[in-house]
Amino acid sequence: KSEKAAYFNNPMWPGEAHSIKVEKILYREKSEYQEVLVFESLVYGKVLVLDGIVQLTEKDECAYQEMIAHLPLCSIQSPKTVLVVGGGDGGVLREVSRHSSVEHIDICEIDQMVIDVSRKFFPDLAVGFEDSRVHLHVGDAVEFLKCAPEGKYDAIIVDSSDPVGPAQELVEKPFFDTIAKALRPGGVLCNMAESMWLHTHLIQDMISICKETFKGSVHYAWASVPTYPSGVIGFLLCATKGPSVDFVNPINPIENLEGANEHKRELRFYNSEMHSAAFALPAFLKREVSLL
Ligand code: AAT
Repeated sequence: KSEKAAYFNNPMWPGEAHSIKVEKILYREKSEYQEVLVFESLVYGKVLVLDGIVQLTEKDECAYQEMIAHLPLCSIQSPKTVLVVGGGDGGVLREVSRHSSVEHIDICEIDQMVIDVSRKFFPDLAVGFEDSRVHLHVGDAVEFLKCAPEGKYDAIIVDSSDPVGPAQELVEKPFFDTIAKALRPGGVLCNMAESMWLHTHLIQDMISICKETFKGSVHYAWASVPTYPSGVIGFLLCATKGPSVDFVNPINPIENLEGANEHKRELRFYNSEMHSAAFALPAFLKREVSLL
């Protein structure tokens, strides 16, 4: 009975739960920061779970990783310097490296165990680490960004876990201030922004903070990811003051990028139509969050 109660007790989605059939547990260990679990599922391939929350499955990771990387990178001309926060599985790196204009990719992941586990069980994602443009920093992104040189990055992608545990500070104003500082004028942020069905208030809070920090250019996009709670995930896109950024109509379309489709593997989810469509918001969300 108490196990059942705990099952419905996640503070991010109280009163509901989502099941994926476990075929075999492949790895289960406590790291310094969280419980890391990998299992083989019946339908979704291998699944990575941190502290009981699904982070990715082999079947649908393409939707999240492709969107979180290409929404920002296709919105600016010739991105060169990119920072990935979190993302220790390497999937976002794999996507960023499709962009041949990119010269330098920093990644700051807090948990070495996530990186090691991905190298062992998710080679199609960990392949992202093999690109020579990638520079790995293992540590807390809050500290990393405090020390980042001003104006260094064209784009910052925050691929972080939910704000319970090590990612708590990643939704607070001081963190967004350091991000804005680390971006060049007209640089872009794409931040994982939860589910519009479950977290309207959290989304509203993040939008308010970002509107203050980024002085205006703040947009919300979303995509379908069946194994995330409620089956969707959102992205907050912000630009610093400077050359204006039109997030909705990609200026740097993936279809025109040489080699973007031959690189490692074909895109499965993202294209320019999906990019623009992702910014269309349901009526209730438009009412409840103030994007204007
Ligand atoms: N690409 C897979 C999706 C993720 S992984 C999120 C990563 O963020 C984890 O590897 C976690 O260790 C890392 N992380 C958490 N806090 C920090 C921090 N403070 N600094 C650096 N890295 C951190 C996200 C899935 C989203 C799920 C939505 N429900």
